[in-house]
Amino acid sequence: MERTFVMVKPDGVQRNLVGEVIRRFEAKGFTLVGLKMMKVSRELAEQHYDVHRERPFFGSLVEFICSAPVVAMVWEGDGVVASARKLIGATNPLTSEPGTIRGDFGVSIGRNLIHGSDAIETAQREISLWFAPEELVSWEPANKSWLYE
Ligand code: DAT
Ligand code: MG
Repeated sequence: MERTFVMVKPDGVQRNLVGEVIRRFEAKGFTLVGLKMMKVSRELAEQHYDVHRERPFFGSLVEFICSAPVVAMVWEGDGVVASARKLIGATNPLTSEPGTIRGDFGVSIGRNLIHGSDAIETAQREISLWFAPEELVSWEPANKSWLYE
């Protein structure tokens, strides 16, 4: 089944939104298969945001991600990559729809609370960048037959 990488960024952790994020993904019907809190190394942050290396905000973005702990997660479910992006909302929280995590809790693009992989291939890359295989737990939720036809 499909998996995606989600990270509560330092601002989300500091604003006590870890539980809210997990609650929303759980309530939606996705399955948590990986979870850890960590201080991010500069090397990992730079690798994670490698596609943005040439952008003017790259330096401050990397600095921000390394500034305080994050909570990294892997979520599983049918169509979870695209659906997680919808739950998270558009990049700029000022214009993200209300009802999304960024739309409900943020006001600025450099403090947008949460990351979610933008495509299936990106998700695979990010999961293997952030998690060792043995850190991921495959399990069958007992309510699966009530979530899927
Ligand atoms: P997303 O996180 O929605 O996938 P992205 O991949 O375009 O967005 O950018 C990665 C992060 O970089 C984003 O979450 C916040 C930061 N960022 C993007 N555009 C920015 C900008 N114009 N100014 C400051 N930070 C920006
Ligand atoms: Mg992105």
